[in-house]
Amino acid sequence: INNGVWERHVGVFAFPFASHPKHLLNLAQRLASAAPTVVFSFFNTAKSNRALFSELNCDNIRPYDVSDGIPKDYSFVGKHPEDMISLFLTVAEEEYRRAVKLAEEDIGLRISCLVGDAFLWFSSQIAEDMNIPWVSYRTGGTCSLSAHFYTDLIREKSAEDKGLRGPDNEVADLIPGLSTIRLGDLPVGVLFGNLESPFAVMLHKMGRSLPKATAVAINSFQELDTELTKDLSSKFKNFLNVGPSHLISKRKPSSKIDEFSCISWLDTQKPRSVAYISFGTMCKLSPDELVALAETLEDTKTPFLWSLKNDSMKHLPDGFLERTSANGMGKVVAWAPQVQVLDHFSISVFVTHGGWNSVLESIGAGVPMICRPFFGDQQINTWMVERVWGIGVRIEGGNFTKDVSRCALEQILSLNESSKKRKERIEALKELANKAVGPNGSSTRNFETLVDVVTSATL
Ligand code: U2F
Repeated sequence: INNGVWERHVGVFAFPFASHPKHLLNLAQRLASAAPTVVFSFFNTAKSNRALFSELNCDNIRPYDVSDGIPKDYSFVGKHPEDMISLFLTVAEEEYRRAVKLAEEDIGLRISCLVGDAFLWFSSQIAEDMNIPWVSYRTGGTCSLSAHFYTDLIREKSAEDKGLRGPDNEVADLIPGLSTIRLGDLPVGVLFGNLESPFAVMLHKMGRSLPKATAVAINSFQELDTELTKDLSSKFKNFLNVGPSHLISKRKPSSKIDEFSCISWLDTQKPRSVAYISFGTMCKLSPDELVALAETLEDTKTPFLWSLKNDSMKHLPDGFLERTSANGMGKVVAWAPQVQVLDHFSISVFVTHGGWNSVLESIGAGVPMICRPFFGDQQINTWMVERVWGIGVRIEGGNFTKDVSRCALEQILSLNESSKKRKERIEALKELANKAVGPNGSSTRNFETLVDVVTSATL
């Protein structure tokens, strides 16, 4: 206990959507426990702060609220999550600047370093105006970060070469360190989609801002993407892979309760038999896809644990929940303790949207994946899973039908040579991931550098 006399004050800017704030807070917690004489102000929207801090009791992390930019009486009907992001971005920079002043007055100490979600490119300008270092933290993967960093180059190359325009073209050496990429798998907004949308512009600005950062930290481990890491290390001042973060926090006892008793249900299942299904915090299957996947699970008698949002449950086939729970074949829950679930001996495959944290958590547990990407970086993550690391498959044609679901399950669950190879490769990556966060591992050493950058900044 510091008695409130802090040596330094660090500002942490969260991007208040999907699982981003949770992962920023996780980084803040790691930093706060490595530097107990430093106080961290955590800037985030009120709603997200309330959810995160109801479970957290950490003396040297203080929540400060910023506005979400949603006007009073705003109608949410028919709105997309991207609309919320656009509203937030219209007020964000001003809001963080305001809240920083408030936190400095409140704590009685000037902020000496800013750590921000990489999406919040304007943190670079705020830090420059305050004359302090800025650390950009990427919650996604190195592959998509690189695509955003090279967006201008990719667009220039595609403008010059007509062959670089079709989404199905697989192009060599487009991104340094990535031998090939299917153009349609570049993150949305790099080459395809609405390049002028606030979200695409944000990502483009993120890519351009990174070389200005004193450090770019990322929730990954360098052994996963050796060549991409080598390239970005020559472009950024301190490119620091400090993850997988869940393997570090997992070592501490978790207070989070398994509300729906997923683990005790998994305990009753056979080893490597259960498909775990989750599409992250934002993505939802269409009713047709949901039915196709559910029917395939029943037809193929594949045991499953499905994390499904409450508002999607009504689209499940009639009697599906009753039948599959009565015969012990399946369990549908509104939320699962994913990291613990993936680590369970009974899990055979992860059916995922390819969100970065899900991919990393699957690698950390050695569980092969079936990917059904929706948007953003999920396509490029899927490309890496299937084509670069060889640890999973992408579903045919982009959507679940009964045939497509059956074929994907067969590919992963059969005992043939390619399935065995996939399992071997993901086991090898699991070992590397655990080594990276172990004593003297690459991520452990990188994290020490990060702590130095964040805490030794002088005013
Ligand atoms: C956005 O992705 P999401 O937040 O939707 O998905 P993930 O990055 O895979 O993170 C989901 C997290 O939520 C946890 C799970 C992950 O840490 O363990 N979780 C859980 O514990 N229980 C559940 O029942 C369901 C989820 C975006 F959409 C992606 O494209 C990006 O890659 C990602 C990172 O920037 O953010």
